[in-house]
Amino acid sequence: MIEDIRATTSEAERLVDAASTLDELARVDREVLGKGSALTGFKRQMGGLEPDARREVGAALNEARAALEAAVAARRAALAATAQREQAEAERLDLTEVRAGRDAGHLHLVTQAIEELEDVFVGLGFTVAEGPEVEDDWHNFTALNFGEYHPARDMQDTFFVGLGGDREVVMRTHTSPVQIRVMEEQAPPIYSVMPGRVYRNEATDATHLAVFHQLECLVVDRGITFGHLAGTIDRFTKAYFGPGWTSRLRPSYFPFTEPSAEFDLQRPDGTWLELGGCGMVHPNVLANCGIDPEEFSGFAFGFGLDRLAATRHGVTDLRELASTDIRFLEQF
Ligand code: FA5
Repeated sequence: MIEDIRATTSEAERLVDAASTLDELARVDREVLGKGSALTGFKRQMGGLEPDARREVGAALNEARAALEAAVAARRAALAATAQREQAEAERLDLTEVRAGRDAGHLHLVTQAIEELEDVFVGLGFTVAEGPEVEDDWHNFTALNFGEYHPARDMQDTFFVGLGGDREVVMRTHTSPVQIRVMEEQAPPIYSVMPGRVYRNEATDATHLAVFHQLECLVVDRGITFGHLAGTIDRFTKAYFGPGWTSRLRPSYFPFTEPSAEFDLQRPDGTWLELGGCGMVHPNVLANCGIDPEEFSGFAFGFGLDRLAATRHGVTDLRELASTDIRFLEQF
């Protein structure tokens, strides 16, 4: 009988090892260890044996059962690991979008615009400067001549950051704070452009984003006039869009420039694009940065890069610029 038990056990182990799915293993498990199994049959036959033989057969049966249970558990673990690997492989998402024979990617439309404009301005003798996107109140507002309670602070809906004192740290609402950083660090003459990302707490639509990009331009030198401002705007407009484009200035208000204007670009078909704000740097702003307004004057302008790039490429909804859809992105 002991021989039979051993033979049955090794046949059962072969069946367990041969099970190729978890379902099949469950069936084999019932077959070799369940109530109808050969092992259970041997147990029933034990009643007719002598006590010594019964003890011996009982020990052999326990050993066989333990060995088979271990074999089933090991096989189950192996099959479960394979199943998990196969599922992971089947559900794997390829996020790289790399396709054979094509470039792996290219710069985003807005980044391309920034780089082209930097080239235009560097060609005109400007340097490129950058500043932080998380700003303090001094650089984003106060040094730019926004009075503490002046309603002009509401011109730009601000995201406040929970750092420092109340309303002390903000996501910058425009690139103008970089003007302050440049003037604090550098004595005139200054000819600088400052591209970057800005944030406003406003609802998005086809012409407004909550996170967008601006390019700021600052000139501070002796004898700088409004004519230099208008000429520079017209020059970069033609360099970026082509000779058929012109610009115009409309009177406006910004606390940090006096006089102030808004500037629009005229497309070759005669329609207008409202692009940015500009003006002569306010004497208070120069003084806030330690520059003598009696000796130096300057102009500044800042405009929306997203609007500019969208116009150039015929994109009618700015929200598309935040799209990750490869079918949109690969067009540019
Ligand atoms: C300013 O941000 C001033 N800092 C501009 C400036 C600089 C004036 C230097 C004087 C001297 P304004 O809030 O108007 O101004 O924004 C400038 C441009 O940014 C707008 O004309 C527009 O092109 C773009 N812009 C503003 N809000 C959004 C928005 N929500 N989504 C996309 N573009 C925007």
